[in-house]
Amino acid sequence: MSTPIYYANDRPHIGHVYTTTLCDVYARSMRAIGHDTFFLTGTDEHGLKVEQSATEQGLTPQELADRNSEEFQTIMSTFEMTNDDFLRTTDPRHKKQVQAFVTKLLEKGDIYLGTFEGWYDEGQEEYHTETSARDLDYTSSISGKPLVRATEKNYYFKLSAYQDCLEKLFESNPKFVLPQSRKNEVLGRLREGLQDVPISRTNFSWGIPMPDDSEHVIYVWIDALFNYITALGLGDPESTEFAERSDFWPASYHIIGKEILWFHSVIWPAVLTALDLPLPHCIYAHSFWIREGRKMSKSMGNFIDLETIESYVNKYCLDAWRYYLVTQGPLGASDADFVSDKFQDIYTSHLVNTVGNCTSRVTAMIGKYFGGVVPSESQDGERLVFDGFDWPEKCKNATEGWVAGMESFSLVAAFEAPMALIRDIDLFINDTAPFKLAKEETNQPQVAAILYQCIESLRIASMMLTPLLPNKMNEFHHAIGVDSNQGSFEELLSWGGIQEGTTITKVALFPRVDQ
Ligand code: ME8
Repeated sequence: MSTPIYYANDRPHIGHVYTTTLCDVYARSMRAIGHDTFFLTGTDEHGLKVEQSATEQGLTPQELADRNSEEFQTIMSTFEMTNDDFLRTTDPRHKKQVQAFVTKLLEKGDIYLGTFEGWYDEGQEEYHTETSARDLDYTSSISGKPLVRATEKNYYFKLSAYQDCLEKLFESNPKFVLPQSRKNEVLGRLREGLQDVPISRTNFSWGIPMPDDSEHVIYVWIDALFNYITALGLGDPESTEFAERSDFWPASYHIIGKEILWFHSVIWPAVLTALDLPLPHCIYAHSFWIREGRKMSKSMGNFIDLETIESYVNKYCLDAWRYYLVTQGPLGASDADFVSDKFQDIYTSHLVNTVGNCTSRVTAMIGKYFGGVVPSESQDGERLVFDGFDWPEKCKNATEGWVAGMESFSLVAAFEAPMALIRDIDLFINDTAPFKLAKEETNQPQVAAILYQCIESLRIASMMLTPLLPNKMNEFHHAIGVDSNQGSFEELLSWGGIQEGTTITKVALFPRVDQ
């Protein structure tokens, strides 16, 4: 699974952190379930934008790429991302393989030399068809600048030859592009007909040279898309990377933003098909974060930059930041508004009042009534069951919901499962009132069973929440004497994991924060 590789012409912002966090949560979940997982991210360092930004800043393109790529790598560790590799497109291992793939496409006749004229978005380095240029009113939807009429002698990729193949792909594999509404957009544009696309440039030099024709550099998008397979060594079967990583292709998910869906869902599958390589299982295109109702853009200067993100992390904690991003973000077809008041509300209601309150309530009661030692849920060898609260069954259902949600990348639905379980535990405590029962010595077995069932259900909920809230859940596991790295997923999620007699301590995971 992969993020896009981010442009090294600029600094990271919330959009980059968002997509990478989604992938991180998914990767951690898949590892927990027991799937072999390879999580790839990196930086896209060639092209006109990097060359121009470097010139503006008095740097060489390589110096600018080094500086910004380093910042992207630093945020991977600051935000505790568990990526297995960080690919840079200026890395020789990548460049060599891109040239090998392009050579193969030239040999097969899928790339040829020709002349092209079209509407060009200079900022995006992207050509538009007449229809899409007209729809855009001949203006870039990203920068707002006019599209320019451009003519180039170029190498072309024979995209038009893949029209039928792509239409069949979309028909036979309805989940190739998600969410569904995005797929319909691509299909609509696809049905307008495909033209061959230029895949080389001569107006600048910062790129990978075309094999045997150094006047041309390979178009940055072709160069960049290949990252998904060069990181796995697919263009160099002799390499150790190929030996160790090639089984990770095809990817389960390419997670991207909606603006780069065309490249990923049309051009990329056509290139892979031309190379006789299998296709990724799914291209998942999320929507955009906007801020306080307005689009974020460089010209408006309202991007949520790293400094702003760090102020939230310092105030609320990293896990709270991850929680807000993943559960309130633009995962579906609509954009999501980043609003400070909403962040505060979600933190308080979901993390302080739900996860924090329930874990502290249960651990405190075990402390108060059982000296911090986990009691038994059985009396005379028989489990006590409370009406309407079959916890092993509830936990099993929640786990199934979580796994299904995670595997289909429905992260919001997935994390609703453990959150609902925790709300249910609170309800159970209010209903059975162990704090009242505890006043009578004879009720001891009931109080014991209630608290065992609470702590055990909380443990199971916490296993599901770990990929999202890794630090806080580890803190919780430490307090309740659980090692979440020991045992298979089935074992960790089965009822009865917490042993009677385990000593636990009271936790306070999410302190109240004043706005
Ligand atoms: O497009 N909300 O790189 P890039 C949510 N190098 N996500 C956002 C966002 C926002 N407002 N803004 C950006 C490129 N993103 C190419 C990709 S891949 C072979 C080459 C995220 O630095 C989102 O994932 O412009 C988007 O696709 C990506 O950042 C674009 O990053």
